[in-house]
Amino acid sequence: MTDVGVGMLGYAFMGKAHVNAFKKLPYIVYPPPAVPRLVAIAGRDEEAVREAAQRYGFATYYTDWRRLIADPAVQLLDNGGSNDVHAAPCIAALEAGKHVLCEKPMARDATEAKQMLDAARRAGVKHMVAFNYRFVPAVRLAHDLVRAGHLGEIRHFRAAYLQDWITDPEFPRTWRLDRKAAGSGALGDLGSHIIDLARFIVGEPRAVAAMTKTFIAERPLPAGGGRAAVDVDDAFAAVIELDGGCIGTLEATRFALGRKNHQVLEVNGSKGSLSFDLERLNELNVYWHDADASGTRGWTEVLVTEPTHPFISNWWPPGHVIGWEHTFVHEIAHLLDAIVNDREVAPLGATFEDGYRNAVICDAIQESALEGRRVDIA
Ligand code: SOE
Repeated sequence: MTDVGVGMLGYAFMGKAHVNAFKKLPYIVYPPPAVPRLVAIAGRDEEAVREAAQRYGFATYYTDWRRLIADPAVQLLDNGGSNDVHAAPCIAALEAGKHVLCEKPMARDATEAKQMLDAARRAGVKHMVAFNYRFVPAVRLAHDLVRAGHLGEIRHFRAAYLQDWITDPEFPRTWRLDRKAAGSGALGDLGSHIIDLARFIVGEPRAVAAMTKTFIAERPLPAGGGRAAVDVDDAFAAVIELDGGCIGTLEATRFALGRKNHQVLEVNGSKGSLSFDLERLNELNVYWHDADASGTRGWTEVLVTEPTHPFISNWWPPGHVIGWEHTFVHEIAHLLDAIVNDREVAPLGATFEDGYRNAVICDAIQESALEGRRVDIA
């Protein structure tokens, strides 16, 4: 069985989610496209990265990511670091001939994203951005239904991604709240996901008109010792036009009290509609305009756990639901298959091209909000 040596950058939330997937994959997606080998993990804090290596089972660790990329046993860089450490390590890894998986958002803005895309194109290796929600069975089913024309002409796409983890004004200004580290706030962190799903399910955004808001203008610094201004958005709302004349709305916030990871989307077409809620991720609600044989007409809640549904055959019998973590198993299996069998990551997985287009749209949303006007997207 082929194995693929993995070097991971970062070990926080996404590091844990990715390692969980690397370890489950070989016996869940069976036979696996390849067996991930946890070669090395890198992080700035030696004590923390040593513990992470031990906890997750990496053979070694580095405090300098350059040494991780120089390690000949590392064939795939998995970059789960903060957004400000996406570009340099990914470009260095690409130039060293390594495949790359980079967490979203790929970059802090379109300029930085383009540098990463150009390096990926030059390198001729496999590259993916971890837009993991493409790998929810219900979301892939929604994609398949729309792309097969079952909903007819698409009139609307509307999505919201609502969380509430920073409503406390004393929550510190962590990296996700710092423009230099993150590039933007809820827009790049949560908005990038629903922008990607708009592109994946319906098509390319062609124009946006948006607003952003920062509700808490100053917060304590994480390491204590004072306070600092918050220079990123806490929330955004946008009206969008997509390919084919579809219009819709996108909204993301970290201030929707009571909403924990509430990513919802709805697609309305000329022949039907569908809606999805990440907090009920095994279900897809569909509405077909042509009354069925019984003459009834209404919404149907589909439990997306049949063997014929996307990804489910890897797991359990019908009705034995899966969870948020399992999307990373599907996503990484897709990438490993592309690597060992020289298959394309696109269009079902997000590549650095998708990461770049996503950054262009995020920049357009910020430009529209700043200038108070509609912005067309090249
Ligand atoms: C933000 O809280 C966050 O962790 C995002 O960064 C992830 O991409 C999303 O999947 C869950 O929420």
